[in-house]
Amino acid sequence: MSESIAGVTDLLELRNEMRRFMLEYKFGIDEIMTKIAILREDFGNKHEYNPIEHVTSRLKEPESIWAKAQRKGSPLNLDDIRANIFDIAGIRVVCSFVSDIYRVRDMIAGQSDIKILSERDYIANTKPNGYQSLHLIAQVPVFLSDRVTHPIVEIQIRTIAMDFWASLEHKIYYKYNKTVPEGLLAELKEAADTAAALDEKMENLHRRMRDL
Ligand code: 0O2
Repeated sequence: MSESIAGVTDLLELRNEMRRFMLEYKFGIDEIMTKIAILREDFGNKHEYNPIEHVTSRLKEPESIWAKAQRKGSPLNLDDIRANIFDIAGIRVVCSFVSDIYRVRDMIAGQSDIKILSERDYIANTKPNGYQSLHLIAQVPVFLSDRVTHPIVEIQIRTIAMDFWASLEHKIYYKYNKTVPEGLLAELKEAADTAAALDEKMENLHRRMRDL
């Protein structure tokens, strides 16, 4: 009987620990979402132009966190997961033009309390399947009631065209349970090339309009 009470207590403690763990990442998202909202409003006000189309965020589900930890060979405890999984908290910033992506990156990275741990430029180094996006792994301080924590947040910055492509590719990938037929992969790559060409064309038009 006392053994089962101890088991329930352990389970409750584990649940509380998990809740605190996830909450820290949620606060990380809240901090960076506020920063992006301020940048967006201030930039729009000063330049009568807005580099950010829209922003979304998501917290990875605990099941997806465990699955990713297993895939990466990380031990399944919260400290190791914290040290090995960088996209528990995710923010996606969608911009109109490719130049806006780097402008937004510079405005985020230039903030003294944000630490950029790494950057992956899948625009300069497009993935073989055609995926394009700029990924920042950022750390931000969060002031809790009794301590300061520094959750890691993955920020993906991409254009509307890149976002359109990535969400379709993601859906297809899961629809086919990660084994997409060759023909479809080739068409997806072709669509990614078309999206990249459209981005380039739109950027040129935008530049010419600005120069007028
Ligand atoms: P979800 O469902 O979006 O959360 P790493 O462990 O850092 O070496 P990781 O985490 O794969 O490897 O890093 P990477 O390459 O920066 O990718 C992180 C996220 O970018 C992915 O998260 C996707 O959201 C997105 N991404 C990367 N490559 C592709 C791609 O080829 N197609 C699409 N549609 N999205 C991509 P998750 O956890 O895979 O998925």
